[in-house]
Amino acid sequence: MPLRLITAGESHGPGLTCIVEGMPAGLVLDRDALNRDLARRQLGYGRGGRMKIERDQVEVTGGVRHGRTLGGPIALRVVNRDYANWEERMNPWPVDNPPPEVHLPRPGHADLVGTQKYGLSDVRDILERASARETAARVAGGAVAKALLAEAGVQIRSHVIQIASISAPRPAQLRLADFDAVDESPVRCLDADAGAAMVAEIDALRRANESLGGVFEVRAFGLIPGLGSHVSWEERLDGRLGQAMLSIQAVKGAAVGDGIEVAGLPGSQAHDEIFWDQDRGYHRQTNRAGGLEGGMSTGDTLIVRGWMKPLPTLTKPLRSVDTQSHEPAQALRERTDSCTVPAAGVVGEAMVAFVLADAYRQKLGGDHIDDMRAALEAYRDRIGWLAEPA
Ligand code: EPS
Repeated sequence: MPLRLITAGESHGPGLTCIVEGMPAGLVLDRDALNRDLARRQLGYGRGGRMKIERDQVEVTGGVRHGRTLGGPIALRVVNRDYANWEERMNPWPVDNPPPEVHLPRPGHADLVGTQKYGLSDVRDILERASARETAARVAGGAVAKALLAEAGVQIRSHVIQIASISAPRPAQLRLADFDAVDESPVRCLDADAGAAMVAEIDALRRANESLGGVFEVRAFGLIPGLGSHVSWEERLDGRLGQAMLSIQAVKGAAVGDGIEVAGLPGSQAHDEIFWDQDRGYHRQTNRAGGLEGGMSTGDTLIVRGWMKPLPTLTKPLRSVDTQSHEPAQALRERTDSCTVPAAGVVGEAMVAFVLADAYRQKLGGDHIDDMRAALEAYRDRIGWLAEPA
């Protein structure tokens, strides 16, 4: 069964739900690890007032007993503490004093097209679901995917490499241990000087009523070769990762490895030459391909980047149109963050974890986690894969 991840919920509604279907039975889940990822998603310099209200925690309402998965759909719930302040406006049931409708769509958000498409006149009916608050549910589901991947010896990390005009130097090689302190940086950047410059950039642009975008990178360590497939377009792992990354709110670009940059290089500088020796078996000395060839994992570290646009809610709103009167008007001014690139890295981890966990499920099957472990061992033996798990 393919792995499925479904979320439900609105930003200021009672809460968010994530259902993960297709996990094997017997997988041990660690409540603290799930909550840790939710807390990491709340981090990052440049966030607004909402993160001071929320203390995101996972409540498991199905599919898990005494810390182990049962093989059925896993249901996770994250409560919106802010709902207490929005109960009139976001109540699932009719209220005595309905709030006035919002008719001022924000350029760059789902507001206008959403109301056209769904035949709804209140922009709030669209923006509440379009909000990136939904990513809290994805991160909860992604933490379950990470638990499965950990059983397969895979670890996922992320860091920020650009915020607005400030870029961090890109190190040629990064090991798992290099990420140990990444969450201690206020912008989740591995380079201290660039991190400080990013903080200053956020301060400067925030003062100018601007929002900021940037670039984050996700790495997966310890993969086996042969996840995904070259045989069908929909099985190509790069395509699946691209879809997952581009589905994150405000992400406009995604690339694997050196990505779009290799388009300008001669072929001799764009690929990773193949070597073999007794101790390591097949290996490469470079990883320009970011761990994928022909839509399949090579066994090298998977490297995926995501490009995020500046958030479309601005404290000095852009020009828009009142959807009732059709008169020019300023876009809705909602409370917002100035920069969520550090948080987007954590969301990127969740999406990459989901795609990889799905690929492991497709490749190895199994109703119980022990079946998957046995299939993994058999496969490693068959291809003579010698690399240590992460
Ligand atoms: C978010 C919660 C939201 C926003 C942000 C992400 O909370 P609120 O709308 O109450 O301030 O801070 O959403 C957006 C940036 C957006 O454009 O929708 C969260 O939990 O991550």
